[in-house]
Amino acid sequence: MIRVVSLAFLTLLLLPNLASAQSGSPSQGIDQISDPTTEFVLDMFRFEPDFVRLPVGGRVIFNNSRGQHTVMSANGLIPEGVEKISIANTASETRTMDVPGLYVLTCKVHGRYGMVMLIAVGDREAWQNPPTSWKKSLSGRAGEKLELLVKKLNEDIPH
Ligand SMILES: [Cu+2]
Repeated sequence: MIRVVSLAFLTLLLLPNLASAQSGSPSQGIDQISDPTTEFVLDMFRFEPDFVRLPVGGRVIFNNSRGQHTVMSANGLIPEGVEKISIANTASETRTMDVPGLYVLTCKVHGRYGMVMLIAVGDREAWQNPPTSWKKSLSGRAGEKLELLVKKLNEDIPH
């Protein structure tokens, strides 16, 4: 009995430290791709992957923000209070996602061709901005793409 209690205590003590340790937090690389030969028009310019889920404190490594490719957070489509994301002319830049919520990112140049991605940070219950409360929408192909991403989000409910 004592052993069980102390184990539980140790686990409580250690887990938060492990979760916040930089080396232990999960990370996801995201590439930016131009692929004029693709048959699906929304894939011609794309983030890969275009949908990512991470725990709070997880890291995103944005690769290949080169040439015309950039990473820009979409106005009104990131958690409130989060500083906007704007990455350009950078081979690789890492962001730590400390605020739970949904982040819509686009490429400044190719967003209108549907170069849009979605990052979901934290548990579903902790998201502060489910799509229904998003303050803005995207139009044209960017809007079409975001609809597809929201579908992926809805299919990704942990069981
Ligand atoms: Cu681009």
